[in-house]
Amino acid sequence: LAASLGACASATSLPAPPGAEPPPSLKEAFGRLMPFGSAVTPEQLRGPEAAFIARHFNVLVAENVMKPEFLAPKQEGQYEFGPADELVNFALARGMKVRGHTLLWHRQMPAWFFKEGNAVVSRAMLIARVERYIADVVGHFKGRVYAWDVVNEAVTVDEPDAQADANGLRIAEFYKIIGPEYIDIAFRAAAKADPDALLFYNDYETQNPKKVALVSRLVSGLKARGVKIDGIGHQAHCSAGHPGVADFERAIDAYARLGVTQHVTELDIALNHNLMDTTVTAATPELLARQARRYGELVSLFLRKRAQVTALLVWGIGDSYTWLTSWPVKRFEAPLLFDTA
Ligand code: 9MR
Repeated sequence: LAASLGACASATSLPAPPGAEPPPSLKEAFGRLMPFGSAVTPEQLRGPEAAFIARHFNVLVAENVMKPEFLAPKQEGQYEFGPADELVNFALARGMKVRGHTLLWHRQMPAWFFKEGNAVVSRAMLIARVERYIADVVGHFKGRVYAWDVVNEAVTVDEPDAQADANGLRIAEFYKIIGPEYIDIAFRAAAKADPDALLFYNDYETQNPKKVALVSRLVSGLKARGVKIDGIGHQAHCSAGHPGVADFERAIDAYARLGVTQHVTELDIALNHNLMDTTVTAATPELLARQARRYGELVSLFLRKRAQVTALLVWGIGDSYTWLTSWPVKRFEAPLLFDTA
């Protein structure tokens, strides 16, 4: 089955050309073994891709519309739940689960969040805002979103543009204004708003040994302080040669010892070697075959570890919808399971 997921990475068009054999339903093949999902946009659910999405996935996550800048773009307490509700209703009507992404992140926060008049918001006011935002949002989706990325990308290692404290915690607005306690505050607020939702810490490069140590420290600290955290999300933005499967395996084993579950939340496998690499300008059969093998080996690992890894989501339904063609540079990419239509 991992091999068939790998095969999809090179073989299948979205949607299938007229007359062609439709690809096997991935949710019937792979999704029986673990919830299998994709990031989607509400527009995709209104158009011709809706049937494709319902056929292949049994978990959905919003690529953007459940982030704070979309849910509360203008001011505190004023929400725009329409597009996110549409996505959640689409999923639930078809027996799919929904992951919520993301409550707190250093990106995609609306400007009002950190302001009080023209000044920087006070610590007390920001804590109150975090608590209110999470109570309102998690409360709104209570019983409908089964797992939340409560805090995203709070740990950073070896990034020239990021500052970190001695525990590797990113020094961005929440940290600067509240201090490291913002993470506890967020998880406690989420647990209060929906005691049944699974609460995740989500990050990239979660297999990097330095990050494994720091994320483990963060999670064990939360647990020691009695804060509910249920899982670690591996974004799993991969490339041709990175990360090594052995590192990933060691990381999964290390996190398992913390007594949390794990989701692969944003899997994609770039053809270029890193985010700045623009060498690849076309999806040659060789590159696609190598990518398919990479999908095969990574997904085989996740399946082997399925006592620990309890959901797998890709970051987009097909190559026409990938962040990797526009960020941080414009370039060619084809990192997903299905080709550009
Ligand atoms: O795919 C998302 C893209 O459309 C947005 O422009 C971008 C904004 O920062 O966020 C992308 O999704 C990110 C996700 O929320 C968190 N992990 C990294 C993802 C890719 O950048």
